[in-house]
Amino acid sequence: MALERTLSIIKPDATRRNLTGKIAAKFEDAGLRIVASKRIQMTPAQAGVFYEVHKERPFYGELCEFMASGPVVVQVLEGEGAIAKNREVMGATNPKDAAPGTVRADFAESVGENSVHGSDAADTAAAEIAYFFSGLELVG
Ligand code: RTP
Ligand code: MG
Repeated sequence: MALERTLSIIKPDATRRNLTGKIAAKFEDAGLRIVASKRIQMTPAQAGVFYEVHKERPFYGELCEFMASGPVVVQVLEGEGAIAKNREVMGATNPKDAAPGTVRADFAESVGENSVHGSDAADTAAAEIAYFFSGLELVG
């Protein structure tokens, strides 16, 4: 398997409950290396650009407001098969369907406020990393 990088976001519901460290520990325990990390707060418009693929979905407005409702921690995770591995660590979108021990099973509050985002493919990972980080900020 190839060495990959993926974008993770610890969402406002999780930063609000002081869960940043517990979530980052799950990434590291799974063998993912945090090669970049910063805490930011987006505007709804900035969240809207990030989630543009969902703009026709009924939950888009609510999602953008939620993502701008508090601080987020954006991170780049690196490892063998990092994109799929991170999605395994995250668990299913709806916490009711998430496997035990995953971030969403342990911490998510609802299908919308589900604690983490992770890129879903190589092309989206590259675009999402570039949205938040310059090359100089990635330290492997
Ligand atoms: P993400 O993009 O955040 O990593 O999550 P995902 O791939 O598991 O889920 P996706 O289908 O891409 O949806 C993006 C985010 O939109 C919110 N959502 N709300 N109210 C709803 O029915 C609903 N469905 C999705 C969630 O925050 C989801 O993570
Ligand atoms: Mg997604």
